[in-house]
Amino acid sequence: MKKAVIFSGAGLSAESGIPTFRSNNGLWDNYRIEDVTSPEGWEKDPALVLDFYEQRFEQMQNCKPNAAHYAIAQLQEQFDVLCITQNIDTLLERAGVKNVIHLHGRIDYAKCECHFLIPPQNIDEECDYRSEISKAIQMGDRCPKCSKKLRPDVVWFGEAVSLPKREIRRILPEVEVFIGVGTSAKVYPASSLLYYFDTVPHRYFIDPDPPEHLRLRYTFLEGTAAEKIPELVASLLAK
Ligand code: BV8
Repeated sequence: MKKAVIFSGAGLSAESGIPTFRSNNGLWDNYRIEDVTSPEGWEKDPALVLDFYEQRFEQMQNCKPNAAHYAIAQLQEQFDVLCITQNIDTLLERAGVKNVIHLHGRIDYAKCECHFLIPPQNIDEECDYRSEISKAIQMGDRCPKCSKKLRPDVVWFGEAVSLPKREIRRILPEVEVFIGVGTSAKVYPASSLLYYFDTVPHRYFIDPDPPEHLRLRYTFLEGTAAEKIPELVASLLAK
């Protein structure tokens, strides 16, 4: 089966009602990044961080996949689709997409804070607790293994991101289509993945305001995800 890789950012979920990070109604307008998406912010005021994630948890659970998410699911009829997303919502999975890698974690998982304390604690005291959650983490929610605080299972600024480089190298020769959608490509190392697919024959980038520095690498389809992804998928399935 032909392979397709789709790399997405917050713009993919914008038309589901989830604000992006850097547009004018962006999430960051109400908070300082360093206060709510960094280990230092967690150490300083975990309640503020949990408020921030509780708002996003409610928002994401009450939103629905949009036409772009469903079109990506439909692409699976003829393509082996791998979605690599920076988003922590699960709208792709809820639309029926099977193979999704969340580079920055997921809103519906919690993990123990013990890996990430500053300063790091004694390595053999760390536990690896992580669990799916059906409601937002509250202050006082404790790890059942080591009784430290629970935190969102997301990657904060200054925390390591594991890139699926081995997976990409393995499938790359068979990838016929690469689609970048809805990202300002400002966050590293996630956005470095946009440079891994130069050998792919058909490369598209969908965004109403695409990052200038990527123009040479992609066929730009200027517009929103919910407009352009269904059109592109229809043309790919018609081939
Ligand atoms: C690390 C958490 C090291 C989860 C996020 C200076 C220069 C370069 C890099 C750095 C630097 N200083 C520090 C760094 C590194 C830093 C970084 O990149 N900073 C940036 C801000 C400069 N990166 C890190 O810290 C990373 N870790 O480097 O660790 C290390 C190594 C080893 C050991 C220990 C440590 C960790 C980065 C992860 C941070 N976590 N999120 C959460 O709460 O969500 S990042 C956050 O930004 C989100 O995950 C989001 O996905 C991501 C990227 O943003 P976008 O998705 O692109 O969203 P944005 O709003 O920017 O853009 C939206 C786009 O959509 C726009 O283009 C818009 O036009 C478009 N759009 C709008 N509407 C639509 C649309 N498109 C289509 N349709 C629409 N309707």
